[in-house]
Amino acid sequence: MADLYSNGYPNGTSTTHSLAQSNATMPVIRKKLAGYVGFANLPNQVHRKSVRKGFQFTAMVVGESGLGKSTLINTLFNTPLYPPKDSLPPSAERPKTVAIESIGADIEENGVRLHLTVVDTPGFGDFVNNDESWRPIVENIESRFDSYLEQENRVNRQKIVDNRVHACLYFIQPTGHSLKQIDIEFMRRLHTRVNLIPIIAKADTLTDEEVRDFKARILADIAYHKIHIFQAPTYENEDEETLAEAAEIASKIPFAVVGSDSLVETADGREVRGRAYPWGVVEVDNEDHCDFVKLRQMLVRTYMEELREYTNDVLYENWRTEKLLSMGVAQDSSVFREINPSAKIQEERIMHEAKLAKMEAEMKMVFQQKVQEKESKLKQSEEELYSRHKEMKDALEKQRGDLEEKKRRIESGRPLTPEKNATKNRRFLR
Ligand SMILES: Nc1nc2c(ncn2[C@@H]2O[C@H](COP(=O)(O)OP(=O)(O)OP(=O)(O)O)[C@@H](O)[C@H]2O)c(=O)[nH]1
Ligand SMILES: [Mg+2]
Repeated sequence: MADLYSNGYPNGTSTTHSLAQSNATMPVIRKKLAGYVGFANLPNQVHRKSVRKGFQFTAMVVGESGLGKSTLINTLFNTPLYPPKDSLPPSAERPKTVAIESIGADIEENGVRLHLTVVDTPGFGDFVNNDESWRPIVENIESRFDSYLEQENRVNRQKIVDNRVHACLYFIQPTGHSLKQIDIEFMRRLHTRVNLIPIIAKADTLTDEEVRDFKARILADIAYHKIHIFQAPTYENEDEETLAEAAEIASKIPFAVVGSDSLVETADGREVRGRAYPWGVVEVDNEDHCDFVKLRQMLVRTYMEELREYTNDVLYENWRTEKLLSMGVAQDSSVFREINPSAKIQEERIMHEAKLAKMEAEMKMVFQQKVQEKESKLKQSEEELYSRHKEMKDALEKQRGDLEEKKRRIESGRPLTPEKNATKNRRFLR
């Protein structure tokens, strides 16, 4: 495996600096890789559409001054992102990083395009007062979130450039003791904003045993101070090989690394990237010598997608919520209430029943009203009938009385109408 990586930098690689679309000040270098890096495995991590679009990945290096951050950037992607050393005058020392710099490169492996950005930060710890040295770094991370949020809020969201920092390699000085106060302070400021990956720098200065003990102490300190470092997720139903690889990577954290951007010759005549000492050569790409290979495997081969996902789903999302809340944008959480289908059906049923009951009551009311109207009409006509009946009865009664009178008179031999007949007779008699 080590052989795959051991061929060093490409000779005669053309380096063209141009403006990156994502960052106006960021030089982009188009590179051909000379050796295998590992991101060709990305299609297995995500679906094919992303493969066509390519990937964007941003890593940041943070740590005290002189720990080899800039050196490791060049070592990491098997391609000198920084101008090769021999372009500098031979007397010139490797320059200190003095400002936060982004270096972008479009690299391609087995047809998979990766737009890689590495953010190099100046080392801290050089000043008398280092209290606030974390601030520019945190601000840089947050301004990248800002730019992403701004793009998300645009009308056209087709071409979002993701400049967010997906992984932050935190360099720890190989003291062999425990974490320094400044490291704890830094990590606590960073862990809510980035995936922290702790690294023991310049591991060639420690013996294997010292590395083992130092790792244990660092992890204990990290746990004690409740610092959240990136934890690779494990999924169910994963095959043994993947699980073993995940366990292997996890067991190496914090990665003890050695960086080098020059080739050295080993005792057996091989040319390797490494550091030559009077007693021998420390090989960067040899897993027996340091964890560099495992670190790169984690970053690009195994967990690039997880790092991107966690950045987007958790870190960015939390930052976004905090930001919007601080701006006074309150979220109506009832909008996002989960819908339980059976509760919804129940609710609908109750509403339907209430509607039916209301309709029934209305119908009843109308019916009663109609019945009442009919009743009062009937009553009225009954009364009318009754009074007519009474009238007729009275009239008949009167008629009967008259007839009775007449009958009595006839029977008693008296004239029916005496007065009338008397006047008639009188007139007749005259
Ligand atoms: N022994 C050893 N030396 C290293 C290693 N990596 C880098 N160096 C050396 O350490 C010195 C500083 O390296 P840089 O890469 O410039 O360190 P830096 O962290 O970028 O420094 P600043 O930019 O000042 O923060 C250089 O002389 C490197 O050659 C390593 O793994 N082991
Ligand atoms: Mg540097």
